[in-house]
Amino acid sequence: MATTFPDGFLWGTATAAHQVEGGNWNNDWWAWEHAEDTPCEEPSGDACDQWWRYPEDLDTLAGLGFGAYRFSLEWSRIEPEYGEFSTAALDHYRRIIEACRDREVLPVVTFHHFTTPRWVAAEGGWANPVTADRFAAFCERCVGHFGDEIGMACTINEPNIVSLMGWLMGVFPPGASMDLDAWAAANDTLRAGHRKAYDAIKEGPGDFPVGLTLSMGDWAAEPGSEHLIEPFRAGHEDQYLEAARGDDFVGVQSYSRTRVGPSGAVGPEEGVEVLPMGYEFWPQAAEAAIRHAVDVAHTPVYVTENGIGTDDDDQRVRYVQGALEGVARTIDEGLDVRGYFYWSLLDNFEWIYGYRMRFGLVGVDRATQVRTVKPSAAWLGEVVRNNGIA
Ligand code: GCO
Repeated sequence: MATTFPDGFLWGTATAAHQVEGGNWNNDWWAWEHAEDTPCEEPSGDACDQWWRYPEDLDTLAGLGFGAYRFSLEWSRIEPEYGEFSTAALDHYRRIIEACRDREVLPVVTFHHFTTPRWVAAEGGWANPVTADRFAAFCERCVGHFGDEIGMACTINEPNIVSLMGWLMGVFPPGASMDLDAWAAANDTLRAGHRKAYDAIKEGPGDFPVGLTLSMGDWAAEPGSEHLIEPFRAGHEDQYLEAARGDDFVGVQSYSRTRVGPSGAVGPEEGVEVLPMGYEFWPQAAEAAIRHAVDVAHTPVYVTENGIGTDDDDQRVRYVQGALEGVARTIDEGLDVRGYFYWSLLDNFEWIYGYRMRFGLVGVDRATQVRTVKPSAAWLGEVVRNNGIA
């Protein structure tokens, strides 16, 4: 049975500054990658050299038929020291936005995607309440410089991952493990930062939808642990979905499923395909996450990230087809889902995994930076052009 999407459904791909630009040395992640006990498999280095190569990459995504490109600003390039702004960096991001417009691609700008300037991190980063105001001031400066050309804005990418990985799991900067007080403080500041950034961006030039993006997924419990899902989901997702009520949209970002047992999260279910990332092949995640986001936030939804890290491109097609069929079901039932962004346009720096995980529709030769469009990109381009799966 054919899967079709409404007229005007927005199709895009996504990247993030630190994962693709290269040479992003003035932030907490660059320091983290070079720390003596870093969990990172390798440093980000030149990444995909997209600081210079963005025109070529925009030609590729526009040529595939995508109508939107989600990318992020690097705060540490724009504000390298407290209160010191780089007009050259602001102009650079304006040029990317204009390059999107020149190709009739909607520029979807993420203002914070995991990386934080060294000077902010040095004062506690998101665990320090003052960071919410500093982030809002940064947003105000950016939107004043190029807000007139922005198509959509995402304030903070996956704040729930920033706090979880940074202050509970210890694998993102600052590398704290099970520091529940700091985790709670970071969540408070991240939610406040989103609210202040939302207002700052809305008050600037331009008229475009603004929202946060959130890491979500499907959930399941081992027999007898069903009662544990709600508190887990409340802490990881709902506190942000509630904070997003009244926003123009929530960006749902889902990949797989979390399984809960008597002592917390458990691994993949016996017999379910497991991906190189260590989690289940679970295309149903997008549908489950959309339903929950609408239930709690009561806002329109864009799927601002969905994809699969794999070297098996056929598996990528299987995953995306399954995910899109689920997205279509939610729309057919009347849920307000307005777009889908595949993560990612390029194979890129996958945080602690380095370049080993390949989420891209386009491969990147690490030695030469030469791009290679994968068959899955042609497949998804066809879906975009047909606005559906035949
Ligand atoms: C995230 C980030 C991306 C990841 C992607 C694949 O959701 O963790 O937004 O930076 O690269 O999700 O893991």
